[in-house]
Amino acid sequence: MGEHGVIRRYRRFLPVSEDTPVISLNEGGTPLIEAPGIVSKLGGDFHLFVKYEGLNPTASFKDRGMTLAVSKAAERGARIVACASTGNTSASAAAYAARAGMRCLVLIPEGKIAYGKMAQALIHGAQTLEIRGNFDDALEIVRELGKREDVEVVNSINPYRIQGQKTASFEVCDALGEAPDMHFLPVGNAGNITAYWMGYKEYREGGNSSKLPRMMGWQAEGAAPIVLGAPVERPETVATAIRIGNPASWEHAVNAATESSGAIDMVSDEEILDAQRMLARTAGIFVEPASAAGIAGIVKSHSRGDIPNGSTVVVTVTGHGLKDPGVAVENSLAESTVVDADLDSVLAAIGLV
Ligand code: AN7
Repeated sequence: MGEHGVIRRYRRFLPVSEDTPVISLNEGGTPLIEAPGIVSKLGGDFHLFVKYEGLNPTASFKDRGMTLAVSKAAERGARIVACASTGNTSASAAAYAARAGMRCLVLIPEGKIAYGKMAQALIHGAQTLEIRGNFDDALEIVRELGKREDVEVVNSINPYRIQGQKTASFEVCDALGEAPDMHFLPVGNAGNITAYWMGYKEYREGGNSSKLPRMMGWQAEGAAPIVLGAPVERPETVATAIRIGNPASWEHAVNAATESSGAIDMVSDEEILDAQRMLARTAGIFVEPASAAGIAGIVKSHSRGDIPNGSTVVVTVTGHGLKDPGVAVENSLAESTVVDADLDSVLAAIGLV
């Protein structure tokens, strides 16, 4: 892997030319980590691999699409990058816009994005507007803004975002030498499941893999419009990243699940938090709540007998746990203890007297 960044590495699969400036932070190339401890804990008989997308430059999968969206915006001479976001798209847009020397405008739901994501938008110098509404309201406004010539919308309604994100499927196939049998991931605005499915199909058509996985997408119960079959007016979930009531790529997501004989289903906030803690304690991988929805989906699917013995299963964990430290501390169900600065006090505190 001599080339860094998804545009340089997968140029032949992407809509770029010699004239496209490459705005990159060396995103992609994230590890695919085997997690046998989780499988044993579930009493399962399958091979589980975790695609750790929190290790991208802004700590989420959004960077794969953002490098392409911002590079193409720069190529056409747009001056302002704009997005609605539950936090990770705005963090990524802010960083790539800074890198490109472009202005960035982010619209986020007031009080509903994780602290780390807010820090990212602000430190990278994005103009940050908290709207009195939810993500879906913000996206509607951004769609309108996008009609202006000088503004490039970098939500996943921008087709370059999906194009960039599909490279994650290529990396999974390259790492395993073949596509997996099942692929689990969280679903919010539904761009990522769309991108993975596109990537798996293109890689097979190109002769780089010979099968296609069943796509298993997971929404949070309080924000599960695709599962319920109707938009959710007031989405609510601890997994703020996927607190979305009317996903932009709804039909593509349904199509990915249907074509692949997969499913789009939901998990409760409690199942999400249990999965976050289990992944951290059993596999040593720290993810934000939304990312744990896919892990919770594996637990649920396994308990229903939906994961055939011997399967190769990949789960994408989409964002780093440090994005949302508040929820993590609470969900640890643990606390630190203050002791005097001497050995006896320490031994007493840990019960090793
Ligand atoms: C950690 O940042 O929509 O189904 O505005 O941040 O492709 O939307 C984030 C979504 C999963 C869902 N996990 O992916 C935004 C935003 C994390 C996320 C999703 C998001 P999509």
